[in-house]
Amino acid sequence: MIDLRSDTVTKPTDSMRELAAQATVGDDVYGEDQTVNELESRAAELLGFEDALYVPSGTMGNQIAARTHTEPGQEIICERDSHIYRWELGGLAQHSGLQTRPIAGTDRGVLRPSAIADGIVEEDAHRPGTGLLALENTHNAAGGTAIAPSRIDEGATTAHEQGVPVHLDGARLANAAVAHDVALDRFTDAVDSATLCLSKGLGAPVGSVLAGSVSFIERARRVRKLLGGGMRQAGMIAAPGLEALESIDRLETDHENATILADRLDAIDGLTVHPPETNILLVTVPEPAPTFLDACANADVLATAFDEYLVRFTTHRDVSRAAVETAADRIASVVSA
Ligand code: TLP
Repeated sequence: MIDLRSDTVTKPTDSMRELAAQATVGDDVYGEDQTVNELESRAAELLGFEDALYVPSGTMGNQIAARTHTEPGQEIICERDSHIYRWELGGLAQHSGLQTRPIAGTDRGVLRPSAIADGIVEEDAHRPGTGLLALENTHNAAGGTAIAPSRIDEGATTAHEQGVPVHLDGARLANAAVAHDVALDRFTDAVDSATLCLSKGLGAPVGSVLAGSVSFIERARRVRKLLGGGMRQAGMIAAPGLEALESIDRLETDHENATILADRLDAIDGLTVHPPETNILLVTVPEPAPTFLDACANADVLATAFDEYLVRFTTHRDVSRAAVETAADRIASVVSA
């Protein structure tokens, strides 16, 4: 089976398993897990913030950020197809009492400064005020778009001009960094917090990091506990994350493989390929996505439905170039059947 559903499906490497087994651990709720502490300080350094917090998932990282930045009843601006809005079970309303103002992005998921400025609501006797702008890079639903650092800066500056803080959902920020050939912290110059997932292309088994100022992370730590995310000997799962943080460069291979898959699928009549910028490839298929995906699964290729006729293929560490070529052959046979 060639599994292209997501880069979340990677299995830990032998060395990650070894690191987990050897990890120095303690009770992280008391701040005594040395491995977690090491992971948090390395993540903070790479992301260009004072401090960071290890969290069980990207979803929890985003939800903690939203709750920490805002007051109940405020509005949050996010892109119409952003993960925080589309795929987090309405958590913004459930956990933080936020009213969501989704805005359609242009250029595959980019929120323009003018759209952000128009979406900001000033607090008055009738209006709740905007409490947060949430950006996403890479933009998953738009096809893994690697948004340029300057565009993140522009959006964030617009929000700051109105006193609105900015959170960056950087689940795949490392992919954006590789695509633009810049360091991770170049994307965070103008934002107030950012997440990075260790368990996607970076290949760790569990967890994400949320980074921000010392006082932000202090408050975020309490929200993590509130949501049930206070972990104990978490060094066992954090240790592989340290290896993940040092393996950013390997994402280049995933991007090359996505391009190879795109080129191969583009040659198949009936498929419309949306050119990939990172490791995510969107393809419009000639029949309803579930039917197409069933046929692919029968041919031992797995992918994900993103819309009625839209399918996502995601490359990752556990699919080689040869596997990608084989997947393309199998998909060709599915389309011609
Ligand atoms: N995305 C998953 C699915 O939930 C769609 C995937 O397979 O791509 N932000 C972004 C941009 C994400 O793509 C995801 C996961 C998350 C946050 C949430 O991360 P987890 O799964 O760790 O909660």
